[in-house]
Parts: sequence; structure tokens; C-alpha cells
Amino acid sequence: MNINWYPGHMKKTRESIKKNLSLVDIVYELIDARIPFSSQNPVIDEILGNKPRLIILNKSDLADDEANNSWKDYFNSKGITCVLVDCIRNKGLDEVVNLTYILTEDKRKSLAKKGIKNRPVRAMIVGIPNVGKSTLINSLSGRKGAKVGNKPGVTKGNQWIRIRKDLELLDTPGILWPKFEDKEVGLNLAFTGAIKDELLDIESLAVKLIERLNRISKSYLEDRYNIAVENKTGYELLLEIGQKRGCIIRGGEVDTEKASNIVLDEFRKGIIGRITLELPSL
Ligand SMILES: Nc1nc2c(ncn2[C@@H]2O[C@H](COP(=O)(O)OP(=O)(O)OP(=O)(O)O)[C@@H](O)[C@H]2O)c(=O)[nH]1
Ligand SMILES: [Mg+2]
Repeated sequence: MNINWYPGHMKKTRESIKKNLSLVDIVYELIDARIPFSSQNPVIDEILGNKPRLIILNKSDLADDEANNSWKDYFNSKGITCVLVDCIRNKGLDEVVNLTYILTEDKRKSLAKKGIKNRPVRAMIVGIPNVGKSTLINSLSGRKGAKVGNKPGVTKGNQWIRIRKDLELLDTPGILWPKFEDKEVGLNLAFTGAIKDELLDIESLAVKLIERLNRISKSYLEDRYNIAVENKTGYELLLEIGQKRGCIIRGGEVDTEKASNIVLDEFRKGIIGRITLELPSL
């Protein structure tokens, strides 16, 4: 699915994250609030071991409010602290900082016992491509230093960034590989843009997204594109959306590629609505 992740690369990534783990007191595990299950690395529990962890449900502005709370409850019920964040509008960041102090209390106490004072709490971010790692670094640090892009695979190049007087963040996030095995997961990653479009057929992807959105609620597409969705296939709806948006090529045919890009782009930007694609099974 994602050609960049071959076994050798995965092994190297795991080793480099484990090395960085030894430098920090807490890990921020970033996942996408629209697809919390699909955007988690498959072996994250094993990689993180018993390092204090804070799950950050990022892009919560694009996800359904009620679903956001269900996911928060779900992770809490598993004993994992979880916080809803919107990195674009800087929402939830104070909570991240406060929870960091709470989750690292034991570590800070044990350092104090050893007479080590004024040693800042250190954190690092891990997450799959495009989940918002660089944006979170920028938001937390209040500067525009870390490179941010809207395509997967932007972050390359280790420094500590001071977040508070006594809290530091590793400049380089750990980029984790996504789940590959499950077809549904693959689709969720593609819908949200975590996988590069060029690797997929855009038209089938848009048709599948249309069908998925209708399964969640008919009103999403009906309201956005002013169409009736009942008893129509995903492809028929794509054609209708194309017509409504004037995506017409020579001969009056619908430019399905253009229409597909509109649907995918509007979904990814949250224009169709705040939509969560998967719910926890409590
Ligand atoms: N709506 C919304 N968009 C976000 C949020 N956080 C990040 N983004 C957007 O998501 C896209 C990817 O963000 P990055 O910070 O580049 O993601 P990354 O995890 O660093 O990606 P890689 O470096 O490719 O691994 C960008 O277009 C960001 O603007 C958020 O909380 N809400
Ligand atoms: Mg990045």
C-alpha cells in the first residue's frame, strides 16, 4: 500500500524511536480523531512499553463532537489518558501541558529524591504520516520552525524545543508506519489523506467515500450537494455531484476525476461536515 514502508525501514524506525524514547519522560501519541483506530500504529503498545503516554486525538475540529467524546471515554476506560486537540486553532494545548505534568509526576518525584532539580520534563511526538506532528510541534512551541506540509512524508531531519520553562519537546517526531493489513483501514487512511493519492485510483476512492458517508448519514451529501441519495449507487452520485459542480468535459460528459477531487477535498477539509468514520466498540 505505502511503498515507503518496507520491513527494513520499519525495523530502523522502531530502533530510532526506541533510542529517542530513552531520552524522554512521556510520549505524545498523535492519532486522527476521524479514524482513531485506523491511524494508530499496529504495534504501538509494544514500541512504547510502559513509558508514560498521552494519546492526542488531533484534528478534532474535523471530527464529530459526540464521537470525539466516545473515543475519549474509550481510551480512558483502557487506562490511557486522552486529550482532544485542534492544532490549527490551538485548542486543547493547555490540557496537553497540564496532563504532561500529571503523567510524569512519579518521574519528577524520583528525580527530586536523587537530588536532581531543574531538569525539565521531556516529551516526544509519535504518529503516522500526515496526522499533524509538525503542526503540533509548531503550535506547542508557538513558532513556525518545524516544516509543515499537506502531503505525507514531509518531516526529515534533533533538537529540544522549549515549550514551558520546565517542559521540552524533541524537535523530531517519530514517524510510524500505518496499519497495512486491513482493507477498511487502508480506505480510511486514503479518505483522510494519510496515504498519497497517487498510489490510489481517485475515482474508486471517491465512490467508496460517497458510499461510506451515506452509510453514516444521508444528510451529509444531500445537504452539501443538494442531491437526493436514496437508491443511487456511489458512481451515480459522483456523476450528479459532477454535474452540480459543472465538472463537464467535451461532449457534455462528467469529468469524474474533477468531481472525485472535489468530494475528497471537501471531506478532508471538513466542508461536508464534522464526520468521524469509525467509532469505538466499547
Ligand atoms: N483541521 C485540522 N488540520 C490539521 C490539524 N493538525 C494538522 N492539520 C493539517 O494536517 C496536514 C498535515 O499536517 P503535518 O503537521 O504536516 O503532519 P505530519 O504528521 O507532520 O506529517 P508528516 O511530516 O508527513 O509525517 C496539514 O495540512 C495540517 O495543516 C488539526 O488539528 N486540524
Ligand atoms: Mg511533519
